Amino acid sequence: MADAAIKIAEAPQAEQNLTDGFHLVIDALKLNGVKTIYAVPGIPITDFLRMSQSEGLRVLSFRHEQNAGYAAAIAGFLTKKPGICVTVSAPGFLNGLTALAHATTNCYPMILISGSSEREVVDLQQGDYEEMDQLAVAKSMCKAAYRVLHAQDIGIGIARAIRSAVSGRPGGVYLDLPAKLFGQVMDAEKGKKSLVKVIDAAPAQIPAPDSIKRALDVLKSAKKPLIILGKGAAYAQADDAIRNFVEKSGVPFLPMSMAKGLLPDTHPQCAGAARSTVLKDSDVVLMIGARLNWLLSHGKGKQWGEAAKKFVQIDIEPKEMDSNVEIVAPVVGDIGSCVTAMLTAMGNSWAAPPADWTKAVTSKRDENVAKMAPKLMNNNVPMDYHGALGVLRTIIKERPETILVNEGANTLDLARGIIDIYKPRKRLDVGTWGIMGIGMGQAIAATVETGHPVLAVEGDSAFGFSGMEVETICRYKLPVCVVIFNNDGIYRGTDVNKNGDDPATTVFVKGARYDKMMEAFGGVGINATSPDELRRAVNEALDSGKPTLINAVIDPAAGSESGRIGNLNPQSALKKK
Ligand code: ADP
Ligand code: TPW
Ligand code: MG
Repeated sequence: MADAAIKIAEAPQAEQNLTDGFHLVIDALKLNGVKTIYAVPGIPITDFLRMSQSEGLRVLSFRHEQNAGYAAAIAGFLTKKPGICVTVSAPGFLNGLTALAHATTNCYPMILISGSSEREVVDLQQGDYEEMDQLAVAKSMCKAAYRVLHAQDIGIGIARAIRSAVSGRPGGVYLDLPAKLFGQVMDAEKGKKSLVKVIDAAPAQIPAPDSIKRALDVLKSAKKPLIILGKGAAYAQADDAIRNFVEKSGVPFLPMSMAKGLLPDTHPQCAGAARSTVLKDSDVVLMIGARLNWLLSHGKGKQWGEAAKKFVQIDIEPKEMDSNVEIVAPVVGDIGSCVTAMLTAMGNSWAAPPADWTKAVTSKRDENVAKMAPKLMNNNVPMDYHGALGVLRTIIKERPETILVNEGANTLDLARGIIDIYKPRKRLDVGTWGIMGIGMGQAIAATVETGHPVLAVEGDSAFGFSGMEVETICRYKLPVCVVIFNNDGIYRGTDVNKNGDDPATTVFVKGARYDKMMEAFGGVGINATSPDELRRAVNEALDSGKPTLINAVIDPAAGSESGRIGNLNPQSALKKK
């Protein structure tokens, strides 16, 4: 088939309009609504990216494929369309693979497209430039993996990749495009006809009516009900239905970190600040687009208390049910359809949960909020986490459109609890793996995809994983303000190695000035040593929209080991004190 296509090119038909693999891939992406590509150029995709740009696609050229991949992954989360990352072969592909696996783990739709060597050479292991059997490697890291060998199959290949990424539970898809494919030529008209516009890529999945009734019966029987909203609920973009359902039910809700803002954290039913109480004391828990994984202690153990609990779960993935504990009322379908069906079936006389429960939750929440308030107003120098985060909390309250990107350990755990979010999909973070390095990729894609400014709150270690992309932020003049919580290290900056001259493994250069990195590329760099300086600098950055990096000097002794999850650290019985 490929030979036939190539022969057409060789035939002396000057009149014939031709197309090639490059243009077919670009046309197929455009036909399916793709507007942006996140990439790093090189053989064999340099010309592909140039042509994509000249054909009207926006190409964001990164400094490292992993960051381009994280950008594509979060673009998928934000838009419900697959984010596209394009890389060179072997090493570029491998650099992108972490992001592909991360997308799959987090249920974000993404397509990693990598150029590759020819099958003939790879399969005989003859040592091509950047040779690797990429398809075989990718398969275990993603939802689906495909290779296209012939120009006339490009349309189908891209259609399959798109459907696989967004239908059902979303995830990462790998698409392998060997170098020779790009140069294959075929008749332009036939080429055009070979392209596929994917119709209804993620069809609604309507829940069974009896599953809705079962779920509502369990919820109705509850004395102490709780709703947990996960990032699947944020992804679903069924914001009004979710809000109406939660409000009509009167049930306290707990948002997982990226579901914050679906309803504002300041909503009267929000139990965010009473987390331990509601997990421990609730008797019925309705999960909407959240999994009972490690982030929820697998639905069992001390955190969940002694009282018997019933779990109800709404999810698009049937296999998710009973993954950790029994789900007494599984509701399988897409969240928009499920929540809408629940709303309808509730009728007009739904009784609110017992007042002693909702009052107990509210008073616990108010008590915790009041306890925290003075800490957030402290003006300590050097700053502690609370003083610095108190400032950022007020700024997000005043500028709720801003997208917050957040990674680190203490910087993550404390910011998650302290900074209230007011609108859906305004908080992006390390996700299911607690992965460091998502920061700059997410910041770039968040503003590119939505047009809103970004505030990236970064631990100094976390930032280091993607820090070189500040050049990308400056090059594309993006409205991103990066605040580095610089405590001289991982968790704390105070560790000392008592057995030699090398520094301890968790500490960095003391008093480092990350703000200078931004200045190197023409952005604004500020060193902030007090909450007042921090407030001024962030407001200025968000007003101006100029790429800005603020080095926020944090007391090196302020943090704790592993932030809030120190209990997951294995301990040696032989550990010397
Ligand atoms: P969190 O980390 O916030 O708890 P998870 O990533 O663990 O959230 O869970 C998200 C869940 O949402 C996954 O089980 C996924 O299958 C589900 N999901 C994603 N999109 C949809 C959708 N449109 N409808 C229903 N469920 C969805
Ligand atoms: C890809 C392990 C978890 S948190 C963290 C590391 C290295 C950095 C914490 O320090 P930071 O924050 O960012 O300065 P703070 O405020 O506590 O000082 N590699 C990957 N992912 C993870 N999670 C790690 C390592 C880790
Ligand atoms: Mg740190």
